Amino acid sequence: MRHIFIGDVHGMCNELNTLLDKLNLQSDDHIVFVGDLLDKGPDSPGVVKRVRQLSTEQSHVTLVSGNHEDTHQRYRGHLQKNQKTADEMARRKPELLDITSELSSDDIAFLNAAKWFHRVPKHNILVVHGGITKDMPSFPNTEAEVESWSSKERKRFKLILRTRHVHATKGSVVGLGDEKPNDPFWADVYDGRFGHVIFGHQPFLEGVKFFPHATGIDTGAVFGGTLTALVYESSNPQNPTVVNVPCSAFAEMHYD
Ligand SMILES: [Mn+2]
Repeated sequence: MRHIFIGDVHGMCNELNTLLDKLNLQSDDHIVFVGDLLDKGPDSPGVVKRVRQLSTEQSHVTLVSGNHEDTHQRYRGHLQKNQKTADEMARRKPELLDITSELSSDDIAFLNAAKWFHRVPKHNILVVHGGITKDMPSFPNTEAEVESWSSKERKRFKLILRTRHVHATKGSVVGLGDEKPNDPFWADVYDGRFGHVIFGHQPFLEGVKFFPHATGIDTGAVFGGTLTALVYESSNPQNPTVVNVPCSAFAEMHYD
């Protein structure tokens, strides 16, 4: 039995299909996407539909939410309650409307069921899209725990979708573009206290990036890197293997 973690796809549908073929999936494989299935790339609706289809073919498919799934979810919420805000979001980011209009209600239900995080206790693995700040005192055991929190606490927790750099002394998250030269990338200072973290969000064009207690598997598919699957065999969990597909650049390198 394998645990397979797939990095940020960002609409690279052909490459996703090639990767899934290459993985030669077995019925007992557990497949986890680290988020950011959509935006930036050529066929985001196709990717959502393919992953949803996969979740009907395979028993164990998990989608962990990325910041792009989160933004689309907020957009859909506004479409229901606050058309003006939705229009304003779509004006700034036309993909919100373009992609949403090509999704079925089943596709949307699938996206709405995305998880904040995923644990694989057997291998002491925690999957999040972004990262863990140094000032985070504890990590919830279940999604239900998060749902029971106040909206302020949930908002703070949701930083795991976007964390990159942390404050050099305080360890708190630093907003994109506000980092000082001595503010470390979170995974460089993460001590492993919540498990080994597998994450996306930060593109590593040179390939999978191994940190002492974390592994970054967004290898910049949409930016001309590769689309990566990190594969843990139950028989040899100490040595995960990388399966990847080369991609030609579709978008200019841009962090968000
Ligand atoms: Mn991201």
